[in-house]
Amino acid sequence: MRFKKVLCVLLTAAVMTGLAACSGGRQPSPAPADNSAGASAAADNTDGLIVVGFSQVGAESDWRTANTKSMQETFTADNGYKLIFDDAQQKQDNQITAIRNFIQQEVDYIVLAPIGETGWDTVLKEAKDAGIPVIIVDRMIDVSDDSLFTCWVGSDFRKEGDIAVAWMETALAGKEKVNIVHLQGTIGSSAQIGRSEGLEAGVSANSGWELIAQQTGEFTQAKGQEVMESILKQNSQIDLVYCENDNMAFGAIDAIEAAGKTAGINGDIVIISFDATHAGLAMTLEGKINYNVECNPLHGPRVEKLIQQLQAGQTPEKLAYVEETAFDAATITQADIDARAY
Ligand code: GZL
Repeated sequence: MRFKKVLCVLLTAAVMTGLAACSGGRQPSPAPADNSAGASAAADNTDGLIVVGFSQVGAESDWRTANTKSMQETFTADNGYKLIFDDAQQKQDNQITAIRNFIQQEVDYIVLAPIGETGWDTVLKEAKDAGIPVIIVDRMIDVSDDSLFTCWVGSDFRKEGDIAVAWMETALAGKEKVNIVHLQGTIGSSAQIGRSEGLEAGVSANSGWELIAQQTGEFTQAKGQEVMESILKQNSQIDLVYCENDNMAFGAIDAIEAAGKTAGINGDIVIISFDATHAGLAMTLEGKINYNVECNPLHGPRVEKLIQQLQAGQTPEKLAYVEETAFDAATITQADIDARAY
């Protein structure tokens, strides 16, 4: 009898607990003014993990691969997270779909690495209405209401461009005429906008500099090579190629060499690059890239710090810029490369 009574009490308790859990599932709480979450968000999750939905641009470059790796190595179950990862294959529509799926799955945080700056207002309003904080990483977004995202961490792309131009002004000092080819990244991405603005300001400030060709290589090696091959056919005198990332620089160098010319510190054509990935720095050490401006992709720990602040009910800085450096073929060493984490 006693056993039966105990069993009945236990079963009743189990049923009541189950009902409480079902009714206590994630309710879209009214989004706080800045769409940030308190510690309560994590409490709603199964097995206590913080669920992070991450919409990644794609896998177009070494930089992007390193960025994805950093996020995946940070947001692990051992660290207390469940990461739902989506690769948008460089299409904004896929990112918007991914965000809607994250909302449906009632994730605790949405992390967005946006392909371009515009077109996010509607879907981020849906996230805000669902009470899910949105963290923007890497590139910036341009929205009508900045409460649609909680905070952003990334690079100052205009500053990166200015750093490259400052090096060019020193390296090219005294040259009457400099014919410049500009391989742009994905048009409309903050990285392309900022780095392009830097170069264009440099061209305006240096009367001998002329932009003889400007085209997007979409941050990929293949497209960078294809575009450079075409430009080489149309221009016999090229003095410098300003490549907005390492992978386009690799493609451009292949095209230059296939055309019987040489690139880098002992070559016909100066190469500027951005990202300072491992492969890019190896080419810089080899002297085929003259100057490489760092764009640091290791955002996993930076995003986690923001989430931990939000979990603790704190309000992170709205914008957090990453400190970055640059590498000159004339001074870089193997030790510099060995010391790098990507
Ligand atoms: C920059 C990042 C850019 C890199 C490219 O933060 O968005 O996208 O410079 C990458 O390599 O494809």
